[in-house]
Amino acid sequence: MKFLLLLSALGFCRAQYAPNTKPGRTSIVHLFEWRWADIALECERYLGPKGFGGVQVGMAHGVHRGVGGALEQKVSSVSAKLRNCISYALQRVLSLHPNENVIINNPSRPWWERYQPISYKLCTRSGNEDEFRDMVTRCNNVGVHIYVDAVINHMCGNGVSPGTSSTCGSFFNPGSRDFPSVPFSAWDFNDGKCRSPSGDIENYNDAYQVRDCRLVGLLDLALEKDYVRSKVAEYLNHLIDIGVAGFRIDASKHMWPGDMKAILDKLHHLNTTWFPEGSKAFIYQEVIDLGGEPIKSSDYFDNGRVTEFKYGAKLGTVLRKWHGEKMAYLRNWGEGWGFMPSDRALVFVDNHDNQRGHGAGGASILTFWDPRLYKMGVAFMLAHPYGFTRVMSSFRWPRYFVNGKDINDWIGPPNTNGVIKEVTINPDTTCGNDWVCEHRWRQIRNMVMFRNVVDGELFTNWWDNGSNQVAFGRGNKGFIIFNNDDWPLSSYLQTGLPAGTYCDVISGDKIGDKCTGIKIYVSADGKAHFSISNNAEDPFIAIHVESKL
Ligand code: AAO
Repeated sequence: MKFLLLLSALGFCRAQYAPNTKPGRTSIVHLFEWRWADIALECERYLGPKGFGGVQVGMAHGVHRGVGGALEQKVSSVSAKLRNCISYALQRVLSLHPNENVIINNPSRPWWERYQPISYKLCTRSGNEDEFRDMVTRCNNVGVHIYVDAVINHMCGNGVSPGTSSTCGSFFNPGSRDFPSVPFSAWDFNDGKCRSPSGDIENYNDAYQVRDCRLVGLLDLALEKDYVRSKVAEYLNHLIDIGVAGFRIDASKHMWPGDMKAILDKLHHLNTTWFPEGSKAFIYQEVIDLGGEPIKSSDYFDNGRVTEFKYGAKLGTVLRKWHGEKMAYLRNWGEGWGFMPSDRALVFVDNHDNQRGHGAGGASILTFWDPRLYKMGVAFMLAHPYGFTRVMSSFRWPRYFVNGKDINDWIGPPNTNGVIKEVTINPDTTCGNDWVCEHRWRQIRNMVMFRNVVDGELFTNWWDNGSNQVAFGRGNKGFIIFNNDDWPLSSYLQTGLPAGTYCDVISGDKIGDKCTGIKIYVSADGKAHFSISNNAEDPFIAIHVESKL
C-alpha cells in the first residue's frame, strides 16, 4: 500500500499535473504584461525567499517545513528524489509569454498583439532573451518558478499587413503565409483543411471548425505535421533548457488533443540546475468549457491540467447574488457544482481576457474594479481546497462602456510611447504607475499564505445561516468566515483550531507577537465568537495556525 502511494506520488510529480493538489498546492500569480526586469526584481523582493514582503517568502518556507515535513514523515522510505520533487511542488510560480509578436499600431500597441506570434525568437516588449534568461535564473534561484504562456496554435492575423513591424524586426507576410524566421510557409497552415466558408471559426458547435479553422482570423498552424510539431517543440525546449517549469497552452481548444500530445512527447525534462532529474513540464491548457459545446475540458486531461472557466463565472454569480444564488450553496463547491476533477483543474477568479470582456464568463466575473467582492472571491478560492489556484495581477486602464461593452478593452499596459513602464513600489508596498498588483493586497497576499499553511487539510466545519453568511475550516490548521448578507453576523462557531488568540489576516498582519487587525479567541473546545458588520471594509475574517499569537 505504502509502495503504491509512493509510486503514485512519484508519478504525479513526474507528470504534467504537478504541482498537484495534495502536498504541493500553492498559487501561481499572473504578472500580466510586466517587463522581465521587473519580474526578476519582484521574485527577489517579494515572491522569493528573501527581500521585501518576506510574508510570502516566510510562507513558502513555513509550509515546506510544516506540511512537507509531515509528508516526509509519512513516506519516510522515500528517496531524496521524491523529497526534491515535493519541495519543487511547494514553490511559487508565475506565468508570461516571451516570443516575438506582431507590433500593432492601429489601435496603438494593444495588449493582445502578444497573441500574434511572428517567430519563436525571445524578444518582446517585456525584454530580450538576455533579460528573459536573467529573470528565469534569478527567480529560480529564490525558489520562484516561471511558467510561460505558450501561443502555439497560430501565428498572426490573416489580415495583418506584411513587413517587419514585429518585436524583433523579423520579416513576415501573412498573405503568403511566410514566416521566414521560424521558418513556416504556406504548407504549414490549415488553410486546406478548414471547411468554414470564411476560413475562420464560425460555429463553435462544429469541433472540426474549432480545430482546423482560424480563431478570430489568426493563421492556424497545421499541428498534424511533424515539421510544425518539431518547430513548436524546439521553441518550448529552448525555454525548458533556460529553466522554465511549465506552460499555459493558449487556445488549446483550437488544437486536436492528439497533436498537442505529440508535441508534449517531444519535450525535454526540466533543467536539473533547479529541478530534480526526470521532472516534466507542468502543463495547463486553456480550454473554455462552460458547457453546451461539443469540445469538453475532459478531452484534454491526458495532456495536463485544464483551466476551469466555470469557477470564476459561478463564483461571481454567487457573490453578486444574481439568479437567486447565495453563499450557503457553496457547501458543495467544486465537483459538486459540475466542475472537472479537482486534480485536473487550474482555477482563477478572473483572467486577462474575462476581466475586460474577452473570452468567456460574462458580466458576473469579479475583478479588481469591484475590490470588496473581488477580495472575498479570491479569499474564498484560496481557502477552498478545490483546484490549483492562479492569482491575477493586472494593470489599470481607462474603461469606457458603450452599450455595456468596454470600448477600451484593447488598451495595453502602462507605457510611454509604447515602452512598458516600470513597476514602481510605493512606500506602503502597493504598486505605482497604474500597476494594480492585486497579489500585493494584504487580503490576497495573506490568503496565499493561508492556502500554504492549510495545504493538504480537509474541508471541515462548514457553517451557514441559510443565506450569505458562511464559514469553513481546513482541518485544524485554518478557518475562514464571510458575511455577504445585508445584516450583521454574530455567531459562536466550531473552528477546529487549537485554543489560543489568533490574528485575523484579512484586517491586519501578525507582526512578531502583535496583531494589527482583529483578534479572535479560540477556546479549549475549538469554538470562537465572530462578529462581522455587513458594512465592514472587508466583511470576512481568516485565521490559521501561523497567525496564532
Ligand atoms: C485580435 C482582434 C481581432 C482580430 C484578431 C486577428 O481583437 O478582432 O480578428 O486580433 O487580427 C487575444 C484577444 C483577441 C485578439 C487576439 C490576437 O482576446 O481579441 O484578436 O488576442 O491578438 C476564444 C478561444 C480562447 C481565447 C478567447 C479570447 O477559445 O482560446 O477566444 N483566449 C486566448 C487568449 C486570448 C487570445 C487568444 C486566445 C488568441 O487568452 O487573450 O486572444 O491567442 C465562446 C467559446 C470560447 C471563445 C469565446 C470568445 O465562449 O466557447 O472558446 O474563446 O467564445 O470567442 C458565453 C458562452 C461561452 C462563449 C462566450 C462568448 O459565455 O458560454 O462559451 O459566451 O461568446
